[in-house]
Amino acid sequence: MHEKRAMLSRRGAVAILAAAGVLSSARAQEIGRETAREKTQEKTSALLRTLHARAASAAPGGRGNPLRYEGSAPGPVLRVRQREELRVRLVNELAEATTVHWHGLRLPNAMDGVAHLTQPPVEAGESFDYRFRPPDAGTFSYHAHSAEQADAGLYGALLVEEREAVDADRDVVLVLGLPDAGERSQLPVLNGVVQPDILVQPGERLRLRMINAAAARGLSLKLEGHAAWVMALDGQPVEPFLARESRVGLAPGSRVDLFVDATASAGAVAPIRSGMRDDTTIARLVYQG
Ligand SMILES: [Cu+2]
Repeated sequence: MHEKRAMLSRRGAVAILAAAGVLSSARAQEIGRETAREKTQEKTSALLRTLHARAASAAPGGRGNPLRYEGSAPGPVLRVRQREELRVRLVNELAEATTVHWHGLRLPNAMDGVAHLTQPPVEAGESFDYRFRPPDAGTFSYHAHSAEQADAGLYGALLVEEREAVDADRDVVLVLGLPDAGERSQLPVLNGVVQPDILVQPGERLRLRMINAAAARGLSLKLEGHAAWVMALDGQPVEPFLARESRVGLAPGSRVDLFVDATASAGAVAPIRSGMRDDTTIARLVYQG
C-alpha cells in the first residue's frame, strides 16, 4: 500500500512539474520510465521470495533430508522488517499436497497455512502466494503444516527485524531439526549439520537466535565459558536476564534469543553441550583471528 501510494504521488508530481514547464517533457518521460522500471522491480523484488518444495534428488548414499525448500533443509532464512509485507510464493513440486505454516506469528487467518481449515491444500504442481505484515519483531519459523513433511526437511527460520537496531554485532541463527532417518547419529542437527562450528571474532556480541523446528523433540543445552543473556522468548522481547549456568531449554517449536559476548581470545573453542551429563557436544564456538 505504502509503496503504491508513494509511486502514485511521485508520478503525479512529475506530471505537475512537466505541465508547469519545470521539467522538460523528455526528462518527465525518462522519470516515467524509471518509475515503470521501479514498478517491475517491485514485483520481482527480494521481498517476493519463492519456496520450491521438492524431494531431494536421489543423492548418492541417500543422505540428508528427503524433502527441502529451495534445495536445502532448513530452507532459506527469510527476513522481513516489522510491519513490512512478507511475500512468499510456495511452489509445490512434491508428489503430495502441502501448505506453509508461519509458526508463532500473528497474521490473517487465511495466511496461516492450515490445509482444509484456513486454505485449500496446495496440490502437487500448484502454487500459493502468502503475504502478510508481521506486527511483531522477533525470531520465528516456518514449516509445512504436516509434522511428517516438516520433520522430513520442510522447515526454516523467519526473522522479523526490529525497527530500532538491536545492540548486537551480528545474528547467528541456529535451527534445530531432526536427523534424517537414514543417519546413524542421533545427535541434533543444527542448520542441517551435525556438530556445526560457529565462527566468532573476539570481542563481538552475537545475537544467537535458536529455533527448535523439530515437531516432537526438546533440547536443553549449555554454553561453555560464556554468559548467556536471554533477550527474547518465543518471539517476544524480555527484560534481559542471565541464564543460570548458561543453560537453555527449547521445547518443540520454541525459540530463545541470546546475547552472547565473545569474551574468549583468538583460537579458543567453546563447546555447546547437551545430554544428561552435558556430555555431548552439539556445536562449538570457534574463535577466529
Ligand atoms: Cu509451527
